[in-house]
Amino acid sequence: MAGNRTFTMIKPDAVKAGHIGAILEKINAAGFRIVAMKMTQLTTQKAGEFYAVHKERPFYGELVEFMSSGPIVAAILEKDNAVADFRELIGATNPADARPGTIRALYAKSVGENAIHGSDSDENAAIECAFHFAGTETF
Ligand code: DAT
Ligand code: MG
Repeated sequence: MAGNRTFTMIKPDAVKAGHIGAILEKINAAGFRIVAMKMTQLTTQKAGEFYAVHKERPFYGELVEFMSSGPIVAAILEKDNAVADFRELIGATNPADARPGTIRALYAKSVGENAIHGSDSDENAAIECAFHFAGTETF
């Protein structure tokens, strides 16, 4: 059975550009319930840990620098089939390939600064939720 929670971050580019409200509206309209949320800024160390799976990729340094460059909005979202449905809602990693109407097609600037994160599996969703939120911050 598919899990019902995923983890997201509205990334520094979208926060800086003033898109928090519009993005949350799309998330709500798609039927996700926000069960945890906070605005915060990642240290380079935290961003590096979060994206450790990409350590060997050529863009890792750039990614860590970007993700720690300004505030983000982190949230846990609940819905049936949350991980897959949320990946559908955000669109492809590269906004040039993202389906029209998806969050990345609407708000991402580039493959590196792509507006929003969504977990890629139930297992990683659980890890990422726990990385950012204590049980007492989840409702
Ligand atoms: P996604 O965020 O769609 O799950 P990913 O896990 O492959 O994509 O990569 C994580 C992030 O790394 C991605 O959101 C933006 C950055 N990234 C990925 N591929 C990149 C590339 N070719 N050049 C620059 N940044 C990239
Ligand atoms: Mg990913």
